[in-house]
Amino acid sequence: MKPTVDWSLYVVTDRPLARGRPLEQVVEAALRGGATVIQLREKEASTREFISLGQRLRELCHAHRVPLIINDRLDVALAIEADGVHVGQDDMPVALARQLLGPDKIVGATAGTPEEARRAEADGADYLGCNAVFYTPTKTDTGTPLGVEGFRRLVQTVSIPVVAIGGVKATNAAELIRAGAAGVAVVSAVMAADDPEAAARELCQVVHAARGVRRREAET
Ligand code: TZP
Ligand code: MG
Repeated sequence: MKPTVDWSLYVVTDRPLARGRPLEQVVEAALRGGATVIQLREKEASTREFISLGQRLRELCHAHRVPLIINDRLDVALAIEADGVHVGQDDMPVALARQLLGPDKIVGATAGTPEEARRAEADGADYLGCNAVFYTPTKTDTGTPLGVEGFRRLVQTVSIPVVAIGGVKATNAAELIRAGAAGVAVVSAVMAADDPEAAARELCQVVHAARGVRRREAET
């Protein structure tokens, strides 16, 4: 059965940003700080290295009952029995990823426009990420940042959860939750932090507090 996922704090890995620290150490700290989803994103790794890292992270994540999602590489996701895969617009099509992974795995997709969001949902995505909401040096090929309003339009287009990514920090996470984000996804705010555990904890606190505000706003 597909796990129920808490999207509150979705941490995407980036070894070059981890300041020489082993990835497992940073991920373990993020998990202790409350990360609720981990995505292994490797742009340079060999297949062998990707699999080996994936197996190690899977153990760590599962010890914390947190799902591990593999960026892009469906073969790696299958090989290590990850919880799911995340695909971009140039990667494996969502419908094929769903067909190959089956109904019980998580399939996520990146959408930059309402049309892409609608199509990903129709093709069987469980959740969406988005093009960068704010400018970020971590990924510079995602076009013009969506901004909070562009992000809100994506959220309103679909009924599946949408996580906000791109320049997300403790100082702007609350407005994204109020705009309808199911959670926030971060790379540098945790990967490059002096103290990744404290950084994750602070982000979780901001997300939970903002949800409280959103709920009260909806009630009034
Ligand atoms: N997809 C859209 S923006 C982005 C990805 C992977 C990078 C976000 O990085 P950061 O450091 O959290 O701004
Ligand atoms: Mg990709």
